[in-house]
Amino acid sequence: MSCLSSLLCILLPLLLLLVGVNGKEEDKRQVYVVYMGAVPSHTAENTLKKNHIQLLSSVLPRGQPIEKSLIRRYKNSFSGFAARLSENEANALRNKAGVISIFIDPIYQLHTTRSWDFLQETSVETVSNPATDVGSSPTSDGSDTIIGLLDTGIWPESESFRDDGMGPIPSRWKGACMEGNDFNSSNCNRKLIGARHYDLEEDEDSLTIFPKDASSPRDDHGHGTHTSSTAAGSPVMEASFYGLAEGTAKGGSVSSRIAMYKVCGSEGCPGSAMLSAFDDAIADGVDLLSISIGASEFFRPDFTEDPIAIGVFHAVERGITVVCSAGNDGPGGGSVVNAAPWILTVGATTIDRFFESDVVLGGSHAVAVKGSAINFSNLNKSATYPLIYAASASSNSSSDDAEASHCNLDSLDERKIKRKIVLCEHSDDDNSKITKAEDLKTKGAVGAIFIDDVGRSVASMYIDFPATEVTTEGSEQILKYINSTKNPTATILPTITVTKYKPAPEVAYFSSRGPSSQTSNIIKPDISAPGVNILASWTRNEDFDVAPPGRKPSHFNLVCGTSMACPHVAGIAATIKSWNPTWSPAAIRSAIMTTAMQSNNDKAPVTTDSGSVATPYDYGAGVINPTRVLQPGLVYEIETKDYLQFLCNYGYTTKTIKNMTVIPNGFECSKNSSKDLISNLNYPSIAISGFTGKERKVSREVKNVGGVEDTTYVVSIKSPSQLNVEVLPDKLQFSKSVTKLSYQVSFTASSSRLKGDYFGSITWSDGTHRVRSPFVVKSS
Ligand SMILES: *[C@@H]1O[C@H](CO)[C@@H](O)[C@H](O)[C@H]1NC(C)=O
Ligand SMILES: *[C@@H]1O[C@H](CO)[C@@H](O)[C@H](O)[C@H]1NC(C)=O
Ligand SMILES: *[C@@H]1O[C@H](CO)[C@@H](O)[C@H](O)[C@H]1NC(C)=O
Ligand SMILES: *[C@@H]1O[C@H](CO)[C@@H](O)[C@H](O)[C@H]1NC(C)=O
Ligand SMILES: *[C@@H]1O[C@H](CO)[C@@H](O)[C@H](O)[C@H]1NC(C)=O
Ligand SMILES: *[C@@H]1O[C@H](CO)[C@@H](O)[C@H](O)[C@H]1NC(C)=O
Ligand SMILES: CC(=O)N[C@H]1CO[C@H](CO)[C@@H](O)[C@@H]1O
Repeated sequence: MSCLSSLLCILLPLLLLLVGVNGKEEDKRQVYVVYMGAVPSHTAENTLKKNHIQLLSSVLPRGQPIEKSLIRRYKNSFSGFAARLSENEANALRNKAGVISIFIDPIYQLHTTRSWDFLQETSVETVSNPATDVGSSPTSDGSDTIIGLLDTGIWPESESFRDDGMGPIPSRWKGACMEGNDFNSSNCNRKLIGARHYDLEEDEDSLTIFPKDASSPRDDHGHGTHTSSTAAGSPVMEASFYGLAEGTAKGGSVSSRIAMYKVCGSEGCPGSAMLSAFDDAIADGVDLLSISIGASEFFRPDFTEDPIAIGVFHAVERGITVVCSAGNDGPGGGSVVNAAPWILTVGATTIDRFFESDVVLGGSHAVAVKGSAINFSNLNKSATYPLIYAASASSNSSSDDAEASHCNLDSLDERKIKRKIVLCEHSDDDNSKITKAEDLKTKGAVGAIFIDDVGRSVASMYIDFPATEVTTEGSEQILKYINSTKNPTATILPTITVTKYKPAPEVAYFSSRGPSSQTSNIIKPDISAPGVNILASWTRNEDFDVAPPGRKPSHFNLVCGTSMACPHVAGIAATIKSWNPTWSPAAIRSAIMTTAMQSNNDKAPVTTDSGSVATPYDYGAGVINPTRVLQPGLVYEIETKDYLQFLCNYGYTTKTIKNMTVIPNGFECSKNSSKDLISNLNYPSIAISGFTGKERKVSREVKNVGGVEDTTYVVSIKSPSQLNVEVLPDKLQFSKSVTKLSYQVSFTASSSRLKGDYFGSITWSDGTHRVRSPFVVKSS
């Protein structure tokens, strides 16, 4: 019997009960997460279970069986549960001893640029990612590093997950390879060492209503296969997407192991399931977690009501580095998510690869206009197709010429565009370019040219329709030609891969930007990494393949999103971890941030899509530098109690947060807790908000990890003219007995008229290492 039918068997009587017995009250029940912080020391699992059940039954109607309400329990790495509750019951629980927070189970989304329901809009990149290729393997044995991913599952047969030559699975690994639809223990190996899914609780008689595709670790979607192979895929020779981006595909840490926690179904990724995955992954023994999922920019849960913030807190407390995507809601400011200070938050950049699909104009011109797209064009190479500017093809029902020039739906006259190539404007609030292309194709056009400056560095996937994108500058040439002749013609050339493209990297337009809506006293995102047209393994589920007509599904796909940037950083963090097994998550993040690059392959500052110089709000400390990360020289450490003090400064009381972790002598917020003191967290970057011009001081402490005991670091400061920035002391002398040193930075205004954000940096150097921290001073 299939899982589905057994699920239905359990589900049906339950649904009948819910409706029949409890009537209307039950209809309003929703899934809530009850978060209770650390598992108290020396608590047996049975006692914890009893506590959860007692707590829950205290708010349920007398005589109602617990199993009807309880959905999941969190019991290994932190305490809590998810339950179906009415609003009144939830409110009653809110005030019970031991409950830190209770919130409605949120559904989070994947951070690919394609929306969940619109497949083609995704752009992906896979394997051979020159910008993050760490090169030769580390001297130490990286095979002991285990990367866990919370995602859509995994396609275990992909070549990226072969385990040729890998040693035995580390003995400390306590994870599982769960069975499910089309997935059994034979699907795991020495590369893919763990796979769990979260449709049914095995040990409880409770369940969630999950789509069928979630009842297996198998990835029917593609996203999880892509992120896993990007983080730690084995090398695959001659990987490509139908000949594009050809090369050896491999993950950031080819020797690391992979554990997949499938938390996403077709509706998205429920927070209650993600918390179960955190609960398991921490107990299973992962070293790192990579999470390319987040809330939308408009849903802004507080730290104790955000499943990702909660789960990552407990992972970091156990020494597990967690890397999360920043979101794809850019380029507007304040759009970054996953911004808790214990998370390593990753934005996306382009790489030096470009997918070029040019427009050739007819007549005596025969000029080519550079375009960018991934197309499956089979048009003739000569410019024999009639060309029309969409503004001249408006349907007569449409009075709005602007609509027509943008080729928005229902604005064009079919007869005027049939068998023609159509030139369309494009702006962000239009229908998507993919939607427009589909529409043009349906109406009989042979091709489309979109004028789009913003998305120029992100090649869209036009699966079986010849379409390309040109800049406004390029479009002028086309328009001039159209104006100058009676029967303009053109063609669109097939896509070619251009490598060593300049300038690169560039901040991707979709990458979410800082400052975080939660606090401007910490810079987010932290770092950026390749996330545009990334080639990596993909699902072979035929419902989700992106093959052009008549071709076999590709085992690889090109995808875009901070989703793709995140596992790049996870792979590099795994390499750092394998070289330095004792390093804390804060030290690993520090190494990644302080060694980042700020210039591109044109030896100029990294820019954004609009051509402006990138600021820390765009890309954090910069673009990850895979070679320098291994020699940071100094690192900024942060302990769990520092994060608790951050929460005090943020506004939480001791009462709320003291049970989040077990601290031997308890925890108290310091009396002077304040928002301004958030800037004092020992972060590898500095942010000050509400600056009036009067002196503000922050302190930092660095630890020497450079391998040489006697060494002196000297500071250099880059600051805008409106600020006076002073660092004291300006020299740090380390020795055998002095491995940690503090310094203070003071900021005062040098000009009386301050407005906006001022950016700069502080760099410590001993001649060999360069330890750079960006800063932002935000005037009130
Ligand atoms: C903290 O946890 C202990 C033990 O689990 C519990 O007795 C106590 O009520 C909790 N404190 C708060 C403030 O919830
Ligand atoms: C797993 O499934 C495959 C294919 O259905 C089968 O050949 C294999 O024996 C199964 N392995 C286990 C351990 O059940
Ligand atoms: C392409 O060009 C060739 C020769 O110029 C012609 O025979 C053929 O019909 C053209 N195909 C299309 C689709 O226009
Ligand atoms: C709309 O277009 C059709 C075909 O081009 C034409 O026959 C008709 O007269 C037009 N109607 C108006 C109101 O312009
Ligand atoms: C093309 O002609 C139209 C009007 O006929 C004019 O508005 C437009 O500016 C011209 N475009 C170019 C690029 O010459
Ligand atoms: C805040 O109080 C703590 C002690 O609770 C003290 O160590 C620290 O120096 C104080 N910080 C400031 C900025 O006053
Ligand atoms: C990605 C891709 O398949 N591009 C195709 C674009 O069209 C030309 C012409 O048919 C093909 O050769 C390319 O492979």
